[in-house]
Amino acid sequence: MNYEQIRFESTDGIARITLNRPDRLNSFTTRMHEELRDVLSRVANDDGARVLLLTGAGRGFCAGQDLGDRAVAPGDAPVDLGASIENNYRPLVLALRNLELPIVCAVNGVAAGAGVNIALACDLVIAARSASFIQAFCKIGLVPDSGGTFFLPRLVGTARAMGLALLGDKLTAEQAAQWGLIWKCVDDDQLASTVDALLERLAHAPTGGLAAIKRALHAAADNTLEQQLALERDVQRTLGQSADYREGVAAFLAKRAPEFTGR
Ligand code: T3D
Repeated sequence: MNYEQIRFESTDGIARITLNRPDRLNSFTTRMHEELRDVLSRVANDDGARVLLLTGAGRGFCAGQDLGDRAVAPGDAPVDLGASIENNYRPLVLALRNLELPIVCAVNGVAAGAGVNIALACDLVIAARSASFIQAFCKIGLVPDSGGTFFLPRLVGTARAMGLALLGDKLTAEQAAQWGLIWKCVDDDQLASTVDALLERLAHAPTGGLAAIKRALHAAADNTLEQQLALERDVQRTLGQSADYREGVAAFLAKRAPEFTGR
């Protein structure tokens, strides 16, 4: 597929997706969703990929749905937003959550609407200090989608989730990090180098083990302690047979750096 609204490159185990409609703050169109489905399926099927980066081009990360992508003016025929969620946003969130790789999201500027919640569907969210997060849905009579009603209370608690969702005010990157909405906020001029170092590190990590950590932490949201202990037992049994586990232990005992293959 020819990408018009995203950029994609993959080298040395690092796959990079850049939302690329800077003049519209990288807001989502039907076309961009098609391209994202295509590229995420490529990454999922690429045995050489060890980590994925999601970021935005220009001064914004993503302003959510492109509100001009279809006619919704008073008097126009109603739009089926349920179909938009079902066909576009739901598959995107699930593709990110289910990807068997760590996903770093570099929030380079403002994230609004679905743009926030797509970032929260990633695994490690790092934002530039000048970036901000806006649950803009309430301003147009909608509910936070793309997992927003799921992620927000789990990440920051119900009181803060309510405030963010009901008011739609701007949350600074610094506040987002303090609240635990994201992993880290760094100075703008440190974003690229911090992200590059992280990608390099994750590209040489035991990928299968990281994917299992991701699955286990997400499963914990719905499991009892008993169930989670059983899950940990089963996952550890599988990982104990991996080449990366053997390499990690051998490297530790030999006091050398491990060379993980991701398997
Ligand atoms: O609809 C469905 O399918 C259901 C799913 C919905 C998911 C959603 O995401 S709903 C929420 C949609 N998003 C928004 O409501 C956010 C709208 N944008 C804004 O509130 C502001 O643009 C920002 C707070 C994000 C940034 O403000 P600011 O002042 O930094 O930039 P700006 O001047 O508003 O935006 C720059 C340009 O991008 C501007 O165009 P112009 O004037 O230069 O020609 C603006 O119209 C355009 N833009 C920004 N966001 C969107 C957009 N164009 C289309 N859709 C957008 N979402």
